Amino acid sequence: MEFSHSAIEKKWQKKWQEDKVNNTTNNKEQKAYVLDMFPYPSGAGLHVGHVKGYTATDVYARYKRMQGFDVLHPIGWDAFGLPAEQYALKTGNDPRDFTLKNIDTFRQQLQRLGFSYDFDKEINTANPNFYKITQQIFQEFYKLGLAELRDVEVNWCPDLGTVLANDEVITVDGKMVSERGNCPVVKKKMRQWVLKITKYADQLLAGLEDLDWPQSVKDLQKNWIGKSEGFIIDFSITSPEKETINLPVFTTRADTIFGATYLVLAPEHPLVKQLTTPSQKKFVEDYQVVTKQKSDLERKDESKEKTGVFLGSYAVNPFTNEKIPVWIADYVLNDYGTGIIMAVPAHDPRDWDFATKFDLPKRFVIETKDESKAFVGEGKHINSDFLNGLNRQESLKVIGDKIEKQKIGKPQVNYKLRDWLFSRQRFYGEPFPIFYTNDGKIGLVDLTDLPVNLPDVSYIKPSNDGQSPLANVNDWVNTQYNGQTVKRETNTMPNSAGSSWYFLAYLLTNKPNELIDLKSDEAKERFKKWLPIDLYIGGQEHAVGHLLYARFWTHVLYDLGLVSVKEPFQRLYNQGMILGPDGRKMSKSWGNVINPDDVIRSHGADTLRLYEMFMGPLDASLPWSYDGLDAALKWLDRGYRFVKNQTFKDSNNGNLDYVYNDVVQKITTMVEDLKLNTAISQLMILLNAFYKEEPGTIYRPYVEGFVKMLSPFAPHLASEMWTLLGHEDHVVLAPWPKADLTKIQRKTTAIAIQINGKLRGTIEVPLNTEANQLLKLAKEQPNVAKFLTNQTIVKEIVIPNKIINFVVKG
Ligand code: ANZ
Repeated sequence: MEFSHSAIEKKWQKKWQEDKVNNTTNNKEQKAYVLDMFPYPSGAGLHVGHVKGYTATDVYARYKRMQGFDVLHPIGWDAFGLPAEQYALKTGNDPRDFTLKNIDTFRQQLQRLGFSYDFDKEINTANPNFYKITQQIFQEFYKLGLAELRDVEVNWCPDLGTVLANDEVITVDGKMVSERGNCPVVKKKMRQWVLKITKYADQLLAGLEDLDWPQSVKDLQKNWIGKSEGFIIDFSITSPEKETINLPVFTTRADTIFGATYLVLAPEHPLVKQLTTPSQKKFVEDYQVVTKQKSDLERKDESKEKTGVFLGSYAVNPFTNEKIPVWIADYVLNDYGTGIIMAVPAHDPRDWDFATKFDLPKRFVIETKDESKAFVGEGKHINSDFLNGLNRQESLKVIGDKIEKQKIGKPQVNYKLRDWLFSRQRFYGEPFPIFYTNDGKIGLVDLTDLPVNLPDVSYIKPSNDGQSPLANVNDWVNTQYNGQTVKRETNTMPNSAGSSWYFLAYLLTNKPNELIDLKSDEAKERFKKWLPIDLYIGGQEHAVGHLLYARFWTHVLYDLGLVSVKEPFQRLYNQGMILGPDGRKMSKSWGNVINPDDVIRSHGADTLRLYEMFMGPLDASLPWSYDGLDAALKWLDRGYRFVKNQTFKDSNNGNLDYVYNDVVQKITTMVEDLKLNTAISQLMILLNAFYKEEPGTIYRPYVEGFVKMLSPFAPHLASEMWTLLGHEDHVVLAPWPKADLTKIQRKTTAIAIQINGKLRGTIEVPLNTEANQLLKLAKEQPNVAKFLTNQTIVKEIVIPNKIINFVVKG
């Protein structure tokens, strides 16, 4: 190699820092807010997977800077979290010290990669200045009635000693376990804070519409919110004690009611007890116990064999007046709709499987040729009295009107989305900025007394009864406030609290972790200038949790008049994973983890960056290859040698006009579209073209353009090459090259010649040839002339640069 990457990289990193080239500017007409999903500073340090997304945003931020935009490209730390707390528990360390140490390591790693972050805007969600505002925002939610205490059935994880949100729980071998750590999870009722995200369900759905996001992520959010429009219909029943009980069902297919042949309640539904006949009691209770151990995910799994128990009672179908049996089954969830369904086995696959297993009647009410399975398609209604002959839309309208007129139900909109469980039984999180008075009332800690800090204790073990570790810190919990004896909330906020607004926090900083007042005019102005985020890159795993919560908070802050947009992330991109050389996901247990520090040492940061961007499309998951890495280094060396060993001319011999301008134009659109691997291919094409020329003859501005376009990918080496070309300024701040389009425009065009609409020939002519000239040339074509002989031309239609049409009569 002709260059020493470590010397060059150190030199330029120092210079950039001294000259503050990465600082956010605020004096241009256009802005670009380019954001990474900030890392959780784990003890393992930065991963080559982080490097992929972070390099892509860095390339984009650098490109926008060179295009003359004010660029905000910040980084910070998602610092609260369970792993730090668990590590602290294991080792007896304070999670706060441990996290700060990890952050230092991460920061150094990012700097060694040459990322152009404005480190003056660094934030840390676990810094009191930061979580002071997290607490302030929580108080705003509370004042709006969007935060409340509720008794909820939660996912309780005894080993971790905490409650987990639904998206933190997964099912492994039919058992609920925590996503982090694989610890068993059970359902338990607890009094918890919830944020009422369901109030924003419709807005969060509507907001998706105009976002430049991958369709898959939009779909995931749509499905998670899960809006469905249907009806509640009342079925009545006479209980074993001869009382009349109303059983409301939720259905999106009221039109199929003539095919409803039985009812099913969720096993935990409160009416189950009343509807159970004595002979069925034992079976019902046993089944309820088994159900308790199943996760919602497992219950929703349509491939699982159906189970259930007959309650012994019969309800009346309000349209057929038939008596139909009432069952319980775990495929009916208690917290969706009314927790009761009318089963239509002929048209719902779940009901079909259930009816088949328990030999319950099936009645087709929509015409189908194949009655061997549930028919879910469209068709004419049959066996349905006044609905016969109608299609789905028509019959939904007719039955809907009847249901409302006869007062046996009403239209109903349901959402799958649940309110956001916001309490965690952890030490290492934001304390709630509230207190409880002796008479059980809730009070808000004054803004001037925020933040409410964590106590300075080292004993942070959770108690086994579901209480937070903070409950053990007596003199912190029981305290005086404004002359009253009060109790603090001992739960803390979830990790996703800080990440729901951190992208706003960057706009409040001038110095690391110093934030201006959220409600100041200055803050408002900055929000107005910089929002929304123009590009947000991160992993697909955040498709629902983080991205939905952050959207929710921004919508609320917008409604409070604090921020200028409802939707924080205008453009979202999910980078693919970097797999191990063995094609498996990198993991300690496979022993296939690549450490970026090692690669920087052996090949240099520029090579690592270039290699990761060149591997393939940014959104693809591809295996690591050392051959690819070597090739990237070799190519950089080839570029460096070219600049170093040749002299360049200030006069243009024209040879490279086409290729240079073509490459400039292509790279520009490719970087804009994040097609970074093909952008690098274009750089390679240009370098090859340079090498084909007689040494010493190449036009200097073209070489300069090459170095400029290389600089977002390999900023250190490009900077070095820039000085070799005699420049003293920073290439990373130089203006991005513009293509001279006249050099790549086509000079001729093909014109189609038609006679009575039939193609009779084409002519190649200079662009913008005049109509008269075109007609003359066309008529000279032998084949055209042939078809025009003995014909009268009625009309000549000329569309310049495209087509000529003769209308003729014989
Ligand atoms: C009768 C029917 C006939 C249904 C048919 C579907 C097809 P979405 O779109 O997800 O909202 N359902 C209602 N509440 C339920 C619960 N708590 N647990 C499980 N399933 C429930 O689905 C609504 C449909 O899911 C409802 O419409 C109901 O079944 C079922 F041919 O009613 B349907």
